[in-house]
Amino acid sequence: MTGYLIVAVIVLVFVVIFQIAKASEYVSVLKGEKKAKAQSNRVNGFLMIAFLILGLIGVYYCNDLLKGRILQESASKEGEGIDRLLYITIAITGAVFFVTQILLFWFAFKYQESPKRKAFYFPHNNKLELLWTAVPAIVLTVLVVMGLMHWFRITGEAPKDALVVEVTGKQFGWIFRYPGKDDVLGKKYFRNIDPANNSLGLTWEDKATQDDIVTEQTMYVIKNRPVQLIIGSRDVIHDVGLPHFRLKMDAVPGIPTTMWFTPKYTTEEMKKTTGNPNFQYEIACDQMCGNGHYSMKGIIQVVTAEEYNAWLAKQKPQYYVAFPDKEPVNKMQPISDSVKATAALVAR
Ligand SMILES: [Cu+2]
Repeated sequence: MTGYLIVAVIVLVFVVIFQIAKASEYVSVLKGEKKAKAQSNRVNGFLMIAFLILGLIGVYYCNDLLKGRILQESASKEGEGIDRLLYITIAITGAVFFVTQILLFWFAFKYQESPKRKAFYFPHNNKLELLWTAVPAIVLTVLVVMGLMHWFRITGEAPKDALVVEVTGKQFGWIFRYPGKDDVLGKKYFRNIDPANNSLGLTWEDKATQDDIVTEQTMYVIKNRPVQLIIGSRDVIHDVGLPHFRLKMDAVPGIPTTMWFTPKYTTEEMKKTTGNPNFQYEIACDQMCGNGHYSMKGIIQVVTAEEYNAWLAKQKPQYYVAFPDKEPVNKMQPISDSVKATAALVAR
């Protein structure tokens, strides 16, 4: 019943619109058709100009409103190249935007139908076709090549002194692994994954894993020292999005991806320059990865070399977390207890 009613209402609305259109047509005939057409052309011409002016004011207003609000300057040296590319792209496309939009609306106003003018028949021009195909093609090629050069740089080999951190995405969080004293990330195998004490599935038989340090949610890196991320995923595709450093890279299960960057400012320095005491460098997952996607926030703590070493000294290799009895300190425990007992005896 409701369905019929809706159909009836739609049909009636159409009938009403049709009748109004017909009535206005009769009115224009009575007025003199040509006059009505010329008048509506004029109204449309002025509307075009109004749209152009209001639109440009709107563009200026939005630009002014958002200036400096979205992000501060790049916090990584490599991000400066991205920013430069963005500004060049905006300058080129912006110039084209203003010229084409102004001409589009101005011409619609200026060259509206007039009894004093006859339209010029201009079907084709090879030179023009060539010009407006070749110029954008060359400009776009230059932009793409500049982008590619940058891409090859940040995904290519990292500087020799780079700190290496493995980043693994999971539903819904980030796991970080540092290679430990041997500077080698040991082997891992997904069947070894154990949520209790082996979240990455490290292969303990491989000696290189035994000093690897595993942390979650917060990654520590050093100011002015390049850091290479070796990125992977434990389940679905995630993405390491680093807006402050102007970088992002997919985290794909089974296919490691890499990128490197050099942080320019410590978190503390950023707190001062942004005037935000709660400032944090954020890792935002940039892939829709499931119902907890929104909560997949990681933190990058950029610190000085001394602070980093102090932090690192406090970290325990994951091997000892999984096997506390293997830890040298714990192995010593019975001896020190016996020493204490002997000392107590002697004291008596
Ligand atoms: Cu994710």
